[in-house]
Amino acid sequence: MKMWPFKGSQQRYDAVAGDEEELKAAASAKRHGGASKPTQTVCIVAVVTIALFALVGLAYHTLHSPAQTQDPAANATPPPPPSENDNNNDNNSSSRCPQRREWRTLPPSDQQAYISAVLCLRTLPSTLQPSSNRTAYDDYPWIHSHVGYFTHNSAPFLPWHRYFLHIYEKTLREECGYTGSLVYWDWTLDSEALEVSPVFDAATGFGGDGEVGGQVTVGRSGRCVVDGPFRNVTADYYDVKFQPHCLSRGFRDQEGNLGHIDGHEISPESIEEVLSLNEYEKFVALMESRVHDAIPFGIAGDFETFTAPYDPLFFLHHTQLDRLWWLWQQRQPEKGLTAYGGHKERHSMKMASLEDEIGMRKLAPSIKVAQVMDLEGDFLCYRY
Ligand SMILES: [Cu+2]
Repeated sequence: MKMWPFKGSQQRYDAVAGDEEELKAAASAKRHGGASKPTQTVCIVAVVTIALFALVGLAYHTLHSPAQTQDPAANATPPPPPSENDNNNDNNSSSRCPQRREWRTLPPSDQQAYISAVLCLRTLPSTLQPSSNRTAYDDYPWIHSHVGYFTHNSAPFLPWHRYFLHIYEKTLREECGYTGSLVYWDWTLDSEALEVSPVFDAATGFGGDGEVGGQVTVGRSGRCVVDGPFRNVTADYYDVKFQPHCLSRGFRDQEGNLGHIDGHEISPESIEEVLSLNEYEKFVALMESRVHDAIPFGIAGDFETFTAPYDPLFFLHHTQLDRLWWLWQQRQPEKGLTAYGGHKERHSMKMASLEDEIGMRKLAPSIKVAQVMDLEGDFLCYRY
């Protein structure tokens, strides 16, 4: 069986949130602090060099030998310092696959590149409804509400969304010239004040809440998003109902008071509890009902229904869920790549299998669940 690049099987969740920066800082502190091995080596070499100089000088003086004209220092050149990479921290440097990163760790130019690529989808024709005036952007909420719906509350919830994200990433790259990877929103970092997360920034992020005091457009609190790069997005459907409206969110009430987003369920402690479950069936159930649901119900508006992919944050949210599944898989060294089970689909009594198909209608070819179990296997190629 294939082995994972394990980071340590029982790491607590908070130790891996935003890990690579912390790991780099820790590795750097280790390199620069204390009498590390390279420092000791340099000291010894320096002492030996001085001793050699003294000896050679003495010999020269004593013998006046012309054979001693060679520069003695040439023989005492310290060995080259250990290569940066030997001690460096890029744990995944052996990987051939690109890394998906957390939104706030991206430099502003990469953030803008991602947003531009997502907006580009609105300029491409729809694959699912080519004769309509809908765009590639609209294909994602459509397929999620018509096909993805059946994967909720059942085993394929995680693999279906993993494939869905892969198609989105591939389209951004192949159709919109995006050269980066998908990004995730690690909301555990914001769990104490979700509403001020940098993802809602109007200038650098995905825009904020629906208009304060604005008319309710959809659901209990959805109102038009009026700032940020997605303020002009329109949505034809609200769930499976044809109901054209503006992209909407509603995490404040009509008077502008906060209150809808509860970060309790997505705190590091809560996530740790979910990641500690050993059975896939229990894990996927709690992932969906506790972790996944907290964000759509908090943000509300379009996000609250099966047409949630109208909200571009859907993809950052699900990439984070995908990452949590990957973290969980790593904690199951014996069966991480095969741990799967439960009901085959929503409302079905049939049992799930790795041979089950993941369908995407005309958006992409069907594949098998087994094909998306390994992020760095024959089919997928990315890492976190
Ligand atoms: Cu979904």
